[in-house]
Amino acid sequence: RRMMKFSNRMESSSREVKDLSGLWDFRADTSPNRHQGFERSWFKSRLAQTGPVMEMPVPASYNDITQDPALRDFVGWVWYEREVVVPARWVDDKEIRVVLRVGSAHYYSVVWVNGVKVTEHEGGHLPFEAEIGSIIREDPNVPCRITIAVNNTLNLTTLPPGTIQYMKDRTMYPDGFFVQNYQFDFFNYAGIHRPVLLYTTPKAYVDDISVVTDFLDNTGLVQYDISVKNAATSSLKVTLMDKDGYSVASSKEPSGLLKVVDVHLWWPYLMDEKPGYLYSLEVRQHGSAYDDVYTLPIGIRTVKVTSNKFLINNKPFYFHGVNKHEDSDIRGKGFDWPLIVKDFNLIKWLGANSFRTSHYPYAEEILQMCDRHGIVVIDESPGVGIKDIRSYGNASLAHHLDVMDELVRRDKNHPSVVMWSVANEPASEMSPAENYFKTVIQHTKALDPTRPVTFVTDSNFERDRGAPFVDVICVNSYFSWYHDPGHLEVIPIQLKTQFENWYGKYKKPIIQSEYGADVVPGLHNDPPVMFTEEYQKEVLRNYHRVFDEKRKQYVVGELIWNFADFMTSQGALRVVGNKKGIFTRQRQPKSAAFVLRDRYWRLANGTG
Ligand code: BDP
Repeated sequence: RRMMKFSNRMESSSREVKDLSGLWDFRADTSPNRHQGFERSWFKSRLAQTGPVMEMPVPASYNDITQDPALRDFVGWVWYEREVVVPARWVDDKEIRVVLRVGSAHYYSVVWVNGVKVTEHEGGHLPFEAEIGSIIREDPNVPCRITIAVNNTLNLTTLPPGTIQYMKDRTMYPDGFFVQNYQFDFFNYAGIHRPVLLYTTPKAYVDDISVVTDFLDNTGLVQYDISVKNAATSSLKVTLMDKDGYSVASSKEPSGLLKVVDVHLWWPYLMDEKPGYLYSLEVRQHGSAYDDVYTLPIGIRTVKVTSNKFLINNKPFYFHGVNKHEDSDIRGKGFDWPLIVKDFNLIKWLGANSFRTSHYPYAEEILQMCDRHGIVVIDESPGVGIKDIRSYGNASLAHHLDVMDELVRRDKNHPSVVMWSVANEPASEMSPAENYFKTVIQHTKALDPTRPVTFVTDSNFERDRGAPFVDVICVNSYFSWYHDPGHLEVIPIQLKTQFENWYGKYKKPIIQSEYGADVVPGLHNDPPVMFTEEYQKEVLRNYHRVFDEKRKQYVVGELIWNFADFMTSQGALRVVGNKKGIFTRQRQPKSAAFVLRDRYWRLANGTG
């Protein structure tokens, strides 16, 4: 039996999917307190009946879609609405569960169906869902009207955090003037960023599967655990199939250990001729009316960390990769297949074997591609811009733990994900950081004991209070850029000192998790000066010489900042966004891309 290659996670022979991508009605709540929509219950009738609406594409950020500067920089609630024709079969058959799923919406969402609130969700980068069967069955003759209000306001308890600052001096600022501040370096794009789906399952359904893999000589070991909901008794058939659809192991138990003889391990890109080998775990729950079938792709591999190595399948793995963003022209952070496939082709062209999901969880579809292509992922939470840690109350930490719960639950089964990063460049030298990072890291390890956990630091090795709790030290540094600008000659000495300090203190493997330089594409100057293509190349070459010395010892990876130019908030240091990409925002190479490509292929071929 041949397996479907691009099976949507929601879709199977027992589950149907209706994709609600397309044009939705849209209105920003521009009332002074941004709360008119709730006061006047805009969810109760068609949005078009309570005021003007415009057409807004979903998925997409709304910011760059119109010519209105006020919408680009809007802070507050925006309202989306769409009517959906639901297949009569879904409505008539009470044995079917109908679920509304939002891939992600930034930042806080409230969802109504036919005026009835079905869920709310905090967090801009992870999915949420609600069962809506009973609502659409109330009156089968009315179309199903979905209303989603989304608020992008960031405060000290959101992740990422931010603050709202009111400017009250009427001689300086207009009435009601305020700004949204945040201390992370990418534009706070907002809206419904990933696909909205309706999908069905039978009443008794497979709710969750956890898989942990290992191997012993030639035998693959798949430890699984299945949770089923609404079933009087669990009546399961579990079949593990190879890439060609042949059954290699099976069971009837909700949890157990499957053994795979002559296992084909999941290997990273460039480490094997067939990287990203995936088995399929087909789970069938027998139901009174319908069976539920769910198929989970599985890669059999192990991850281990020693004092100076990162091991995948017990072989040393060296990360030569990139940091990315979900970011492009017009659509902002909106999910976009052409962009995603182009980025994968560029990653492979570069000879990169890995990336970090800086600085938030990326779309699941991207991780599924990494699984298939063998691209290794450091999966980062939205814990970016945690600078005011002294002003945090318990709610901030509690929310960070909740986000880790959601993230691990979503991504735990991806073989491509080899490490969790709980944060990027927090104020980890401040005293509250010790308890904060100890708690978040221990919590993450309890959720998933099989993967190393880190956070990315830019603080001083002596003062950092989170580093004692990580498995791998991830350091960002911008020598000859933010420090000693223009002085390329400081890189070798400062970078060596950086590595020796961190390794000397902690005896843990180190990844250079960011380094780079801005380039306005097409600017040239030789001898190199900042912002030219020549300067970016020289920064890279200087870093690379030190990496080559230290990777023989304990440096286990290098991730360039950044894969591509991306939008930021406006500021005196940013020329229409951050320009540290080795590709432009339109994904065309700058000169440095060729330097990196040359290096990565040499590293891959062992000739570096
Ligand atoms: C680092 C941040 C990253 C920034 C980068 C930069 O981790 O998000 O974009 O510096 O300034 O501090 O280019």
